[in-house]
Amino acid sequence: MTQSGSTAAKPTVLIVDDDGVNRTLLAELLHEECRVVLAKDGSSAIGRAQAEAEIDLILLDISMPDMDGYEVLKRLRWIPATKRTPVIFISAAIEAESEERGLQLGAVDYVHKPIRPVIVRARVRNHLELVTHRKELERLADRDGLTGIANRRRFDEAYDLAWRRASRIGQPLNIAMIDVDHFKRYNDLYGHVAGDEALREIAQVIDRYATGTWDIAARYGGEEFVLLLSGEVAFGAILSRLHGDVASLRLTFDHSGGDDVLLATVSCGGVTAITRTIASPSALLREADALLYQAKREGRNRVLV
Ligand code: GH3
Ligand code: MG
Ligand code: MG
Ligand code: MG
Repeated sequence: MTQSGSTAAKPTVLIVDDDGVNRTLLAELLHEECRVVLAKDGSSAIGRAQAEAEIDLILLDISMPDMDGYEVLKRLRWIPATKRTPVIFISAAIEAESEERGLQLGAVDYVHKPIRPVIVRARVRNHLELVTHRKELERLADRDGLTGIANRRRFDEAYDLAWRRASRIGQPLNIAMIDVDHFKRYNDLYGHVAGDEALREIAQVIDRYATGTWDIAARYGGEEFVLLLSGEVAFGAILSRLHGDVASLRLTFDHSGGDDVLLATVSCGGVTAITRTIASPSALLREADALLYQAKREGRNRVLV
């Protein structure tokens, strides 16, 4: 994710209110710290949510002509950008029941109208801070600690999504299992610290091949990586290039021995499939794995597709 300039880093807040004066008031209160998106009723709120990649916080009026705030909240939960976005109800309704109902529906807060600007701004800040913490935790949960690329957990999620999308639109998926050759020996010869550094460098090479929105490279475990590319690609040629890139790293460790040089290489097993013809995501992975093991048996340091 790029964060060029201060506007890119601003959180996005969706303000939904049928009263233009309220919308303007709230927008003016928040526009310095937030990117504000406005909606004048339930259906335009849903439209805005569908058009946005991510919304960080929602300020939601309850009493509106087309659809009340409770209903809007329920519908926003079906939209990816607002599925888990915290909602603050802002309402003139002072009965405890309205507040109870809002909080029971999962709103994080309830603010009474007429609003007190200092309080609204403080509550918005507090909730946005929680959003930042949550995102940071999610980012950490998705990354492999050693190499910084996606971990197995993240891969499983992305693979599942890519599989369903590929089935829907009838596009092929390409998947490769990539394993470092004789890595136990590499560790024995150069030590674990050098081994770790080699894994980091190899991971970076593999990661550069995942360029599309639906592509992902991940550390699958130990010294094994997985690369998923969506759509029609010359997969064999891509894997050959990747295999060559790893070899050109010339990963050795400067040790005194001299003659006993071992370069780190990888073996790859790659398959391309139309998902409809393969029973399941795990069956496709097993096919890639079988080719990887065949590559190992045939002498390692090669690509089989
Ligand atoms: P093959 O060519 O058959 O794959 O041989 P190999 O030695 O690579 O395979 P094996 O599965 O026998 O050993 C994998 C080695 O990878 C053993 C383990 O110590 C090493 N390894 C796994 N994870 C890490 C890691 O995070 N850091 C380091 N330095 N080594 C690791
Ligand atoms: Mg209203
Ligand atoms: Mg290995
Ligand atoms: Mg292995």
